[in-house]
Amino acid sequence: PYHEIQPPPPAAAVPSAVGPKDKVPQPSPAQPVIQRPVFTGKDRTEPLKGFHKAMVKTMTAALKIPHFGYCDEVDMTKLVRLRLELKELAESRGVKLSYMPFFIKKNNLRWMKTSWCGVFQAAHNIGLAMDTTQGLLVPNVKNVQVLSVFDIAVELNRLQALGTSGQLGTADLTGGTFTLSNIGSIGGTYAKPVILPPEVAIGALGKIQVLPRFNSRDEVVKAHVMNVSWSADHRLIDGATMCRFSNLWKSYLENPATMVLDLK
Ligand code: CAO
Repeated sequence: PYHEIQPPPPAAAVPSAVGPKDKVPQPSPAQPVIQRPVFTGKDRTEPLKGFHKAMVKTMTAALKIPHFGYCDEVDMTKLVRLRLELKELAESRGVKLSYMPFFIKKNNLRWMKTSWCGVFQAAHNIGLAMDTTQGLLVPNVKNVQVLSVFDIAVELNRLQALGTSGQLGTADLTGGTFTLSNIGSIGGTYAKPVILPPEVAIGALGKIQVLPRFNSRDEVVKAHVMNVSWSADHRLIDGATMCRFSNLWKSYLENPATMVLDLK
């Protein structure tokens, strides 16, 4: 036991000369004697290595970027239904279909291929933040502009398998043009994502929640709601540009049937 309670000291004798109105000295309350536990652990210094060391370097460079933050809410109700329908079909082809392929597909605007060092890349290589056994890694899906949602799902399955087994290599980890971070697959509603230089923007997705919302007839309905938090490099992208992009991306996700129109 850590605490040893001592018995109270015997009551002091009341002096006979003390009258009934005089104050009688009271015994002080018993003080517990605490025996402090002995902790023998020692501090340890470990050098930063590998991907963690790289993260320090990249995130320190990211601090130089003037980040502009922008958030919005996406009604995912139709997409939740659509994915449920397509999930089984994808599974029958041996592929897990999550929401990520839909999020990734609609990130192919021209400015997203720029980098703050002035390079305009030809391809849309969309990176995804991945919580792996080696820590946070950001592999990217190359050329999403020519891939279908199913193709992206296949590629994501491959990257996730490599991430899980700690085998992601340089080819998959370099050349990204824009990043999405689905932190909502773990939890949380909003985030403040940090741009991965030399990219110029990043988006973080919160968890999809079932919440009451009003429909167009003013009725309260059950909606699947997800928040998206964008960060953009304000040296290159202004707020209005970010907002217009977010509106477009959101409209595709809220009306997934429209994705079919310009399917590639
Ligand atoms: N809200 C609610 N459910 C979600 C969700 C979200 N935002 N995102 C994914 N889910 C669901 C999936 O649909 C899937 O459900 P089913 O089992 O019904 O299919 C389940 O959660 C598991 O999905 P997953 O995580 O295996 O796959 P994913 O493609 O959605 O995500 C990946 C892949 C790599 C993004 C994710 O595993 C991951 O690592 N997330 C963490 C990212 C991170 O660390 N960001 C922080 C970066 S800054 O430090």
